[in-house]
Amino acid sequence: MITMKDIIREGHPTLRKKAEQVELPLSDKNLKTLHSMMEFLRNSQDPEKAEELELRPGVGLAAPQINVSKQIIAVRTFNDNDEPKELLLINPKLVSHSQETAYLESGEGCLSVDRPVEGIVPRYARIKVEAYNEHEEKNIFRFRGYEAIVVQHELDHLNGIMFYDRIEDYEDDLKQALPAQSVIPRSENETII
Ligand code: SB7
Ligand code: NI
Repeated sequence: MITMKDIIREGHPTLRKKAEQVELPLSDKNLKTLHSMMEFLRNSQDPEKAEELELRPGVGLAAPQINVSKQIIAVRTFNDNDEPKELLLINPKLVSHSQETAYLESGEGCLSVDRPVEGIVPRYARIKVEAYNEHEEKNIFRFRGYEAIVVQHELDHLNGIMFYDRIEDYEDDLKQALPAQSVIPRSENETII
């Protein structure tokens, strides 16, 4: 079971590495990792379990955060009917994004960052992501709103990027300045929608 002691914090080199592609078919070990990541999110969102296990609530988790440098992300959000929506994305690739950007008014936080960081984190408003699910089926996922922001936060973890790298005008030694232009687009394969 994953608890906060398994989550590596800023300063750990794995958080700055590019994660490796996961080999398909999935090994038992990788399947276990996938499921334990989702179990962590479920526990962290359950107030009783979270208190008992001393977990910080999380809507997403990327494998590098548990020191597994592989392209796996888990996201657990809620739909309009308040039903949980669980997603495991393997080898995710951002294939296209909106020109329009969006940000969370309250800023972002990270389970690997033990301090509040203020500032606006610009993200794409809508994205399309190609990824395999836990059944090894390739899918195109469309995200917008809060979910799109969370998925981009997790995709960044697979590329060694921390949310505060994207805050403009943030004075901190840990910030790696990104030229404004590099926020859009991130690779030549991406088309603008
Ligand atoms: C606010 C929180 C998250 C994403 C976007 C906005 C997720 C926080 C948990 N994580 O550290 C996951 O990487
Ligand atoms: Ni994070």
